[in-house]
Amino acid sequence: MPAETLRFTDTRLIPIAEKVMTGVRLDRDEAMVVTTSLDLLGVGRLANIRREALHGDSTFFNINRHLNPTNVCAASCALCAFYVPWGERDKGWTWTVEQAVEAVAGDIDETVSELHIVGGLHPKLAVDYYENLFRELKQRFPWIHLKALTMVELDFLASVSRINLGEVIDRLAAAGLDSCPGGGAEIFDADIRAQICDHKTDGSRWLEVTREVHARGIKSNCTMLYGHVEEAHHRVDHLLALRELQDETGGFQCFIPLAFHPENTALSHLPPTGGRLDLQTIAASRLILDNIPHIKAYWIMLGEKIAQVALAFGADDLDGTIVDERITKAAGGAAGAGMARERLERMIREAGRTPVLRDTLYRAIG
Ligand code: V47
Repeated sequence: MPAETLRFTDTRLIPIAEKVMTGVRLDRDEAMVVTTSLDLLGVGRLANIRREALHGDSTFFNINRHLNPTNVCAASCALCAFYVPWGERDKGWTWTVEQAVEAVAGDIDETVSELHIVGGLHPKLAVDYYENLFRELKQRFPWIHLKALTMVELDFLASVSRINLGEVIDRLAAAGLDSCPGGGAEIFDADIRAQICDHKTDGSRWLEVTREVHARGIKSNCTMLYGHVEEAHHRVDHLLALRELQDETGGFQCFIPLAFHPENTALSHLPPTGGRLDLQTIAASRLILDNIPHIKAYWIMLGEKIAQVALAFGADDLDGTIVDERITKAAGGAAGAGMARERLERMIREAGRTPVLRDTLYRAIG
């Protein structure tokens, strides 16, 4: 399809369309254009071309469960409604290994392929706690993929346990860690981080920890939290940093743009994101991140309706059935709990796509 037949209202998209159709990488200026252009449908069409070139109509989803062993956290991030500070720890929860296993056990059968495990930065939970947890989970549910611990948690575990990061990763991998989720990346820019997540792993360290994880052959995801105090150029620089690291390691499987939910956070004066920013962030991400295979429309944060439309704006993955999600729920997320497999499939079919049940490594199941 020649680029000029796409009829953009923003003519800056015409040379970008040529690049998208010939698989040429967008530069920073072009990344800014797709991030800020008022021609939302034009950007969306381009992202859809790229998405269909990569995955056709396939839309991935998985059957998973979330497990948050503790919400006690040393970091007190302004963006977060989930944590309880160390000084008020009796108001939160910190499960023993047995309690954590029991929290999910009743809801796991052989159809559940993934456990997504993240939690607060608990000053007393060292690496041996997570080793025991992973071993116990693997013993009880040997078929389950453990996608656990963000780069921020791994970094914190190394300092709490007083051992080097490489050893932390090796010990956890030996205990059953299969891959890592993409949280904690937020926005890498230091000034923005100072406002939304001061006192936690900084942007360059997040990338460095990822490098160490990928060097061990462990895959991970990556995220970007948008719709708070950042501007378009912060988002673009964040995406370019992820793209650069992916060129080096190839270890990212999927990128997840996370829509900021202000309720019950220290930033509750900010408005929630609108559908336009949600869809344009998905589309721009698909176009800029030419080397990351999958873009996830995380329905828990986007809401079901925007997540469904995002499947025409560059997203090819909806994540999963989830059941007990606490991070977005604490911040007023309307999407709340879980979704039956049938409903996810219906959502995908209604969008004109083909549902593909996947495992965490994006292999089709069945
Ligand atoms: O790291 C915290 C974000 C992340 C809020 O890798 C908030 O497959 C919005 O990373 N409003 C956790 N977002 C979620 C996450 C994730 C989710 C699903 C799949 C995967 C994956 C990763 O949620 C945190 C932070 O960036 N977050 N508070 C909030 N108020």
